[in-house]
Amino acid sequence: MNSPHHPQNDPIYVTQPHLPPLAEFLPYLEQIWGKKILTNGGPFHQQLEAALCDYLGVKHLALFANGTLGLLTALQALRISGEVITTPYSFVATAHSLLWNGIKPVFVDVDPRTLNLDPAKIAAAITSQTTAIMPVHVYGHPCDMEAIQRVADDYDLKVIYDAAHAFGVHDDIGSVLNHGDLSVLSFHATKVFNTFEGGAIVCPNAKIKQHVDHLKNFGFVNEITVVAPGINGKMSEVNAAFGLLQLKYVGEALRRRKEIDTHYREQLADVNGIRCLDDAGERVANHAYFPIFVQPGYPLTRDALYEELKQHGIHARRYFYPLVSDFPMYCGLPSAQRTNLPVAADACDRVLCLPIYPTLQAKDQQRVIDIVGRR
Ligand code: T4K
Repeated sequence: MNSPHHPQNDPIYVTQPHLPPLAEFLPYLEQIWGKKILTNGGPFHQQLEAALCDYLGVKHLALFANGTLGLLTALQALRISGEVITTPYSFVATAHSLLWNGIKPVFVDVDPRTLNLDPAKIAAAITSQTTAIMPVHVYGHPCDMEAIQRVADDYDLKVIYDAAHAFGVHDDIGSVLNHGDLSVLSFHATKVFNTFEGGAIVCPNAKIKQHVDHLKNFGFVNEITVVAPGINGKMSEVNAAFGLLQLKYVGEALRRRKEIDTHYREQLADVNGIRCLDDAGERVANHAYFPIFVQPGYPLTRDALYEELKQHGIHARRYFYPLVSDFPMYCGLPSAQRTNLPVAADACDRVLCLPIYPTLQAKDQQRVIDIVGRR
């Protein structure tokens, strides 16, 4: 038996955060120690907002302590209420942000090609209470944003994109983050670009950005004026400084992700019963996740493959199983019934996300391929 310390046994997780050399972070910390500005929109916070606008190709962006606070605040900023149409095929934070705002989520099924909200099914779910649509660019693959906007325009609805997975993704026009009324990013440790914890709201104009900035700072406009019941959503200087350093490495990290993605596709192409999720026509992808479908014809079920990988120390993940709509706080809703969500229900029983991250070693990727390919 291999010893637990033999590299062959080292666990491989679905992701591992990208970390720059520690020594390069120390000068940033020295500056923070020198100035003693730790938070409340300090210099690194301002620099990171500007640097991210530049890198992402967006005009205005407000940093947050995490993506979930960004979602909560985006809904507040647009005064969304009543019912919001969303996808069941996501991380729970998407729908939770609605419940925290006293909004009723209405689940609509996803497109089998992209696993994103199916625009053709939105209209049937709209009622007199509907005020907005909250789609997710799941795995970083863009939604059909034109079709979603058409429905939104027809019914006078706002669109808030949960773009937690979509850092750096471009369509033919530019950043996908410029679509809809607002887009919300996550910079969590598990994301393509991380600030340990973090997030941002991408805003279309300076006025909305200013309103969002007030909301994330308790509603303060100045020392004695509070204009809204805001929250504390601010990103700290340590996180912002770390983000500035991370930005220097993100290009390299994305290139490495692309290589890993390409290699999986080549190696798994002929495996009977395994299908890789195609991209959704994006011009620049971010390869945030590597989802495969375990289909009829494969000798194991998805869950059996998940267990087998685990036995070999490979911790693939069933993102997004269970469906958000199956969790207890949602499952009683009429829209949460699986008969309403057949495509999402099928995907959640078949999809497995394989490890993908910049420092994944070739030999470790081979371990994954050998097991999935049953060699
Ligand atoms: N909307 C969507 C569509 C989202 O996917 C998310 C977050 C949000 C909104 C909310 O954004 P944030 O508020 O989180 O900024 C993870 C993340 O915690 C979560 O951020 C993410 N989505 C979700 C898809 O994945 P878990 O429960 O899978 O995390 P965990 O701790 O099991 O981590 C997965 C693997 O990553 C671990 O097995 C090992 C590795 N890892 C993780 C952490 C935290 C590390 O190596 N180091 C680490 O520090 O939820």
